[in-house]
Amino acid sequence: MNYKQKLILPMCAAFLLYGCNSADDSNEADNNAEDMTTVGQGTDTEVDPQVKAEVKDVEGKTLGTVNFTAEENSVVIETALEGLEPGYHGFHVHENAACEADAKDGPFTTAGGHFNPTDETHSKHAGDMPPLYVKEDGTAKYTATLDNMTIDQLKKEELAVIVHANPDNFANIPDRYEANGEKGPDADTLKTGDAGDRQACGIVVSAEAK
Ligand SMILES: [Cu+2]
Repeated sequence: MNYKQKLILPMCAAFLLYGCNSADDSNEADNNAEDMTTVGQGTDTEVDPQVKAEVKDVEGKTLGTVNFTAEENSVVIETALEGLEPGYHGFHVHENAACEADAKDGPFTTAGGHFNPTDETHSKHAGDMPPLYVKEDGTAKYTATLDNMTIDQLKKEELAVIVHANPDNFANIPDRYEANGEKGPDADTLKTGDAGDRQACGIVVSAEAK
């Protein structure tokens, strides 16, 4: 073995070693990415969701599952839904565990108002979540990290997740808008964000429940 060969051999060995490690790293990253995208379908996740809601439309068809997981002092909400109309939809946790599609006041009105134990206006409700964006193909993939609600509340209170027909304005109506002699948001807007009818509903249950 000449001098050059002696030098090259360990270099090759080192390259192979690091080559292997970096390949492992990228595989791991791929697996994690896969876990994130499949979480809504209830397949393996790194952290098991502690609370979930199976969301159904007015015909009783399952659109997907919303998973809630505690992470540090927050709740991570992950979902993959399908069969919705494209665009933004108001998306909230509501105060009653009741999803009646044929309720007399309209579909899923039995779920009541937003989960709001501290009697705040909309945008500060414990049940407020960022709106759900539905793509042209009717699917929505969504992750949000919130600290306005807790896993304990989601477990102990009897609640439901609602997908609304319209976008949510979070009661953000500037005072330059005036209707019926009232400037800015009226009482209904302050309560609901004008997200409109309820298109889908899911009762919040412990994730161990089948
Ligand atoms: Cu709502």
